[in-house]
Amino acid sequence: MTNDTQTSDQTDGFHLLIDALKLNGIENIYTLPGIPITDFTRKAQAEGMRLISFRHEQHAGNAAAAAGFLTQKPGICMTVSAPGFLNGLTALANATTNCFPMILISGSSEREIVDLQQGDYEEMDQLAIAKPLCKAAYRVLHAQDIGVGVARAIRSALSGRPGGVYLDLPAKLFSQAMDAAAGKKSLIKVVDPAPRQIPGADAVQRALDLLKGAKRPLIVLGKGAAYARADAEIRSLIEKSGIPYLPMSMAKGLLPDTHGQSASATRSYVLAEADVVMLVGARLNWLLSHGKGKTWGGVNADTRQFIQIDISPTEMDSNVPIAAPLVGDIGSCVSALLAGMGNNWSKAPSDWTQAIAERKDKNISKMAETLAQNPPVMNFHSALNVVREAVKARPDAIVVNEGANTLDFARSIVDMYEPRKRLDVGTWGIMGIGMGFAIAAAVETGKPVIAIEGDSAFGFSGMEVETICRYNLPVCVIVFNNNGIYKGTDKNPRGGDMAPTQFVKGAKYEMMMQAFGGVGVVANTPAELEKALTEAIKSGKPTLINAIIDETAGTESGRITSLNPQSAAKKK
Ligand code: FYN
Ligand code: ADP
Ligand code: MG
Repeated sequence: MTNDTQTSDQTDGFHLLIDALKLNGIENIYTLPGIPITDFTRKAQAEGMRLISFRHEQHAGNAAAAAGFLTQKPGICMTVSAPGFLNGLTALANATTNCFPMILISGSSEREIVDLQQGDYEEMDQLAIAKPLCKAAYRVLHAQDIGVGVARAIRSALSGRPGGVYLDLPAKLFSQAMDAAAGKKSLIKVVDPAPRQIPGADAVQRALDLLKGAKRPLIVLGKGAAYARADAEIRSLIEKSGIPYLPMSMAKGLLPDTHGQSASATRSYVLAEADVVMLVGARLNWLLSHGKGKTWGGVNADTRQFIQIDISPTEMDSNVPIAAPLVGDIGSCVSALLAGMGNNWSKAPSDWTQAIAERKDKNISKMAETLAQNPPVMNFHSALNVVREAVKARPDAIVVNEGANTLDFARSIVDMYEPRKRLDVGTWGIMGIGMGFAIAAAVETGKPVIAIEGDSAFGFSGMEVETICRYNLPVCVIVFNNNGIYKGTDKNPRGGDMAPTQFVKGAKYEMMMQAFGGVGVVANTPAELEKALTEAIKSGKPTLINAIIDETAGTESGRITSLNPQSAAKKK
């Protein structure tokens, strides 16, 4: 440890924090410097950590969250007090909602002044505000407790159901000095931060009994399954059982989307018709229609039974009864199921798998026909067909995806081939994750990143193209530019201002990347898009492709139109 401000037998809060993070294998910090963390960011860089400095804290926070999902280590976001902290909080809450491990470390103002509300610089009781929005929140007041604070934060983020943790560090802490040897001793290297959780033998047997009796079984894989890194076990379970499976959006690629047992292309049919459904790291929330209603309303509506594998025991019965809860980590649970299945397990009934295959083939052929069309004005399909081919050629590339139509079409058109290569709007369906996720994906993996962005979605984090250029990251942003939210044709019935869903027509998004030294290209046709995307992936240069999409293409809220109040009221 070098120690620039202290004598060699002294250390301080700055260095204790750096050493505590490094001791636990944390190398990257996503941040935005300012009072009181500027000096910390400089010292951390001087000590060999990688500091990725953003233009807005929300994107630094989103980057930390994505880093957590991709690496199984908590991603670190570091913010300044009050406003910077609040900007990072959206990302912390979103990470917690998505079950991604991250730690938001924020500098804060002085306790004595904050607690008496005497009006400090950026005064705010940050710990109290963070608490309800994350898994755990801690404050460290003394340099000798930094090691414990970091260890507790790491354990809280990673163990059980992963999530976001807040760590509050008042400004004074950073310069607190202490004896270097005692400081070193105070640090903790966290042993086994995400302990395996072995399921009970009776719970495993209950699940196997249900599966064995199923006539129309279905497995749903969620992003928890992708996070768990039990890729080989999950593949064995699917293949050994012969059960059709449905990947939730971020579980795409856990097995290649082209796998014979994928039921993605006939989603509505399998959800409605399945009699036994096994959820693996997927919650029965709105994305699965809460396990009830029309989506699940086929012949087995009243008798359908659920098996749920999840690390969180309280997830069970959250929406509908779970007949066979299997609580434990996915790797252990799936291994136990495989062991229990033995060598003579009969595969899923063929009348069921055939019925699925027929419907699936029909839908895939229909999709192929649509994708083969080349309409005079580029639309979502003709543009996404290009991305689909690019990902097929580079299955190791990471796809980031947000928007409404741009999200929904890309999810079904762009096949994924490898686990944890798709990052998107997640459980909240949140806009603004784009550039933060893309930057973390590039920093953490070094792989090419393709960010498929609606023009509206891109606006939330667009300024971070400067960050992409500054760190020279291999990110290609494709803006699906249809001049507006959902589409570009809304009108204000009274004239005057534009409609609230409309943007400047013909916006030159490509110039945003050019402004910072990156490559900016306009693509009016699939051929132009293909050329630009191929070049971007080959060169690894920061690139933004302004893909001009038919402004009449797109529907209100994509495929979730029914959630808009007016449509929801009509349905009732
Ligand atoms: C899917 N499909 C396909 C294929 N893949 N057909 C042919 N080939 C391929 N490869 C079919 C599939 O069977 C469905 O048809 C349809 O395409 C859509 O598939 P998807 O996208 O899997 O299903 P759906 O119904 O849209 O999924 C529900 C959902 C999803 C809620 C899980 O919409 C989702 O993740 N939404 C997130 C939305 C969001 O967050 N938006 C941001 C806010 S936008 P059928 O089987 O006929 O149904 C704010 O306005
Ligand atoms: P999706 O949106 O893809 O359906 P969700 O985010 O709803 O997925 O569900 C993820 C689930 O995975 C959460 O309930 C979480 O508790 C669970 N989970 C996360 N990691 C693990 C793990 N290692 N083992 C078991 N369950 C996990
Ligand atoms: Mg748009």
